[in-house]
Amino acid sequence: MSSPTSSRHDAQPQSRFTFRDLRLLGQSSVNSPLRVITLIDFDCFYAQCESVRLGLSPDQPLGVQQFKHVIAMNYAGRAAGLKKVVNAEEAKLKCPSIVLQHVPTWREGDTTWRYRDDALEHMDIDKSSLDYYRLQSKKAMAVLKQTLPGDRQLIEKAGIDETYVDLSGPVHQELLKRFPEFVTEPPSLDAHLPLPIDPLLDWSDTAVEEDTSDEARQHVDWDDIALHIGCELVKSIRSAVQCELQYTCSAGIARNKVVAKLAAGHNKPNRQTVVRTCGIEPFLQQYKFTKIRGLGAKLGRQVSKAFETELVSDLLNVPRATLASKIGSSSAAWVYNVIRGIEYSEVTDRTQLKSVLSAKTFMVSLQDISQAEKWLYIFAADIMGRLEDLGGDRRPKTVAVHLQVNGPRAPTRSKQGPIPLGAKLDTDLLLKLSRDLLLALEKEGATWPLVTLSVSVNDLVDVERGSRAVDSLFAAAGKTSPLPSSRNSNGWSSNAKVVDTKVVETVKDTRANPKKRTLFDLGFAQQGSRNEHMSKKVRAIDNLTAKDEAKGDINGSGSPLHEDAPDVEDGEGAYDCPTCARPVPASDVLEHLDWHAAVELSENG
Ligand code: TTP
Ligand code: CA
Ligand code: CA
Repeated sequence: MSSPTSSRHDAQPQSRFTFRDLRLLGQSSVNSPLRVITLIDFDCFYAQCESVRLGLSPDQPLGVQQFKHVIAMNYAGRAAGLKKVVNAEEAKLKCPSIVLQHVPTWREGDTTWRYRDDALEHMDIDKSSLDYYRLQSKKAMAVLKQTLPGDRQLIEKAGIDETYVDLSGPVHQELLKRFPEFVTEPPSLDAHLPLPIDPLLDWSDTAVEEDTSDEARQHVDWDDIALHIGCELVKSIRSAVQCELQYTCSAGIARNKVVAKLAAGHNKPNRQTVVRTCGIEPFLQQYKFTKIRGLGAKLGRQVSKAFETELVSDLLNVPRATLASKIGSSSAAWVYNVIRGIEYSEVTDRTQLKSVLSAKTFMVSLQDISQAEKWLYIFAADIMGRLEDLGGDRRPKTVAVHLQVNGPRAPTRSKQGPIPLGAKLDTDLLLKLSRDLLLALEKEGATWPLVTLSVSVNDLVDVERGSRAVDSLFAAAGKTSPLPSSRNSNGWSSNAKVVDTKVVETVKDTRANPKKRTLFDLGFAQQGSRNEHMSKKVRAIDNLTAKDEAKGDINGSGSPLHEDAPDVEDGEGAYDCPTCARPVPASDVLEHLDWHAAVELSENG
C-alpha cells in the first residue's frame, strides 16, 4: 500500500466508515465493521508433524496411522489419490511408496507413551497418545505469540491444529502508525473517515475473494486496508512458524470467525485467503450452509430438512419470518445473518472447557483392580497433560470414574468425588482418587470383568477466580511417577477417605441418553441389525481423545466452545468411509471406523 489519505478529514469523497468504527477497531469490539479476524489451520497436521520428525521430504507420501486407519494424510499422499482419512491397507495398495507412521501409544503396564512398531498388533492393550502433536501445537502457539505485535493478544485455540486470532488491535495500531492523521482528535465520532486515496493494495501473498464487478473492485475503503494489514501479519506468523518449526499452515482472513474459518480451508495447503467485505456474499454462496461453523450439525439438518436444500444461495431467498416459523426466532435470527456473512462471536482467549475425559474400551475385559489401576495411571497422566495444555489456569473440582460391565450398550455406573482444594493436583493424586472411586464402585456392584473404563475430571474453574491454594498449582504433567503396580496396596488404602460423603453416584443408561454416545452407538445406530454380533465377544478399540481433539474440542468434554453459535462443530465436511463408502461427518470418523474394526474382530472370533 503506498498512498496517504486525503489531507483533511472533511475532504471528499468520504469513507463508509466513521471515527467510531475506527475506535471500536482499537477496542477489538465485535461491533466494528473494520474487524479483522484470522483462523490459522495447519496443513495435514499430524502428517506434517511426522514428516518433520522423521526428516522426510514433504514430497514423500505419508499417512499417520491409528490402528487400522489413516487419520491424517499429507498432501503428497493426497496428490496420489488418497483421501485425508482412509483405511491403512487401501492406502498401501493405492500408493505402495507411502510411509505409514503409527501414532504413539500408551500401553498397559508401561509408564510413558511411545512410538512403537507393534501398535497394530496391540490394539487391545494400547491407547493412542496425542501428546507429541499437542506439544508441536504448543510450540507453534509460542511462535505465534512471539510474532504477533501488541501486548493485548486475543488468541483462541479452537482445536489441536487451529487457532483464531483477533487482529483488530494490532491492525489498529499499525493503521495509526501508517496514517498518523487519525491520531488527532476527530471532529466527532460520527464523522466519516476520509477515503484512502489510490491505495494500491498488493495482495500477491494472498488469494483474494471479492466481488468481481469493477465498481466493487475499485472501491477500496478502510476495511480493505485493515484486512490487508491483517494479511501482512498473518503472513509473518506463517513464515515464522515455517522458519522455526518447518510446518506450513493455511489461513483465512475476514471480518468474522465464520468467514475466516471457511476461507482458511479455501486454498489449502500453505496459502492464505482473504475475503474482502464486498466479497463475502459471493464467497458464501459457493458453499453449502452445512459447511458453516454452527450449521454443521443439528441446526443445519433442521434447516435443510425444512427447506429441502443445503445451498446458501437457496436459503438467501427465504424470508426471516419463514425461517423463524420453521426453526424458532432466535435460531432464525442467527441463521439469517450468518448466511449473509454477518456474525459477531468473539475470539475468546480462555477455553470454556468444563471437563476432560480419558477412556478406553477393552477388547479383552479387565479382570481385577490391579489390571485396572494400570489404566487409571494412563488416564491420570493423559488428563494431567491435557490440563497442563490449558496453561495450568483451569482446575477441576471433581473427579469421576465410569464403568460398563455388560458391554457398551449396558448402563454405565459412575462415582464422583471432590478433588481436595489444598492438595497439589498431579498424576499421583488423580490416580489415588480414581482408584478409591473404583474400589467404592467395586464394593457396590458387579464390576469384573470390565469392558469400558474411563476417568473424567469435571467442573473446571479458573484458578484465579476460585480455589487457588498456595500449593495447589499443577505439577508438570511430564513428571510422572512409577506405575501403581510397583507399589504395594497399603500406599493406596490409607487414602480411602477421599471418597467421602459428598460422593455422587450415578447410573446412566446410555440408551436413554443420546447425547452421551459411546464409540459403539454410532455404529449401532447406523447398522442396528448387526447388533447381536457385537454382544459378548466384542471388544473395540476406543480413542475418544483423537476424535474429540479433531473436532475442535481440544479436551474431549464435548462441550461447545461458543455459546453464540447454536450448534458449533467442526466446519469441515463429511468423509466417505473407506469400508462402507457412506459419508461420515468429520467428527464421527474415528468412531465409525472403530465400529468397523469392532465388527471385524467379533466376526473373526
Ligand atoms: P484437520 O485440520 O481436519 O485435518 P488435517 O490438518 O489433517 O488436514 P488439512 O490440511 O485438510 O487441514 O485435523 C487436524 C488433525 O486432527 C489431523 O491431522 C488428524 C486429526 N484428525 C483425526 O484424528 N480424526 C479425524 O477424523 C480428523 C478429520 C482429523
Ligand atoms: Ca488442519
Ligand atoms: Ca483443523
